[in-house]
Amino acid sequence: MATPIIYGTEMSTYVRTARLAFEEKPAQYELVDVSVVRGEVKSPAHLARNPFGTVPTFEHDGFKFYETGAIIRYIDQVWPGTTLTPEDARDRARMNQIISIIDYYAYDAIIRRIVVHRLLPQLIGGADPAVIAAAIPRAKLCLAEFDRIKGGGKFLAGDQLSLADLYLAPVLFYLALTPEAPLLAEHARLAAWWEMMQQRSSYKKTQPRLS
Ligand SMILES: N[C@@H](CCC(=O)N[C@@H](CS)C(=O)NCC(=O)O)C(=O)O
Repeated sequence: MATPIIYGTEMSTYVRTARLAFEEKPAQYELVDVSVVRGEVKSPAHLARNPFGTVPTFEHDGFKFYETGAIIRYIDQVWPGTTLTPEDARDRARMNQIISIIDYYAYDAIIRRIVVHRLLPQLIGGADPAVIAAAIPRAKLCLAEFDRIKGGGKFLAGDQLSLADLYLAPVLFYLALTPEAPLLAEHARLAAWWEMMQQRSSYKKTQPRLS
């Protein structure tokens, strides 16, 4: 089996999620850098991989596709090792629910409207405090829902690590670097989970270099 390729950049939360899936299996993969900051995601070469111009995209034995949710479910199904999808129907539903909340609400509020404005204002021509302020209620709602859905389980969707954990940890990594970091501490169960996730070797190995 050829080494699978993730096209994308280590700074990307979604790319990190795909890398975390391989690290947790564990399995070999290659990361081919396609930079968001330098605009390479909109280059003709990358648009040929993904016409929406986002990362990650994925290639395995000639099979090429994009969308993180599809990539990590494929990795989980194809590679042996740790299973990252719960058997239990309710835990699996909660895993998929958390992934959808991130895709539809949390990434937009936390990454696009808080993290990018706080940490990468040069990408958007300068930070807008009004955008950040308007995003905070939605970010709070997302965190409250993650905490509620998690409940008393060890991980976000039950007592085993799942794809949901790999989706959320890279997002919280960035939130924790902003002045909005204390929003996390409002949720004791989620905060304890977050402390635990940061100790995993997969998390440490995929830590992006920010310089
Ligand atoms: N729906 C896509 C979203 C991927 C995404 O938004 N990636 C970001 C980096 S974390 C990106 O490529 N941004 C560049 C852009 O939107 O121009 C997925 O699940 O893969």
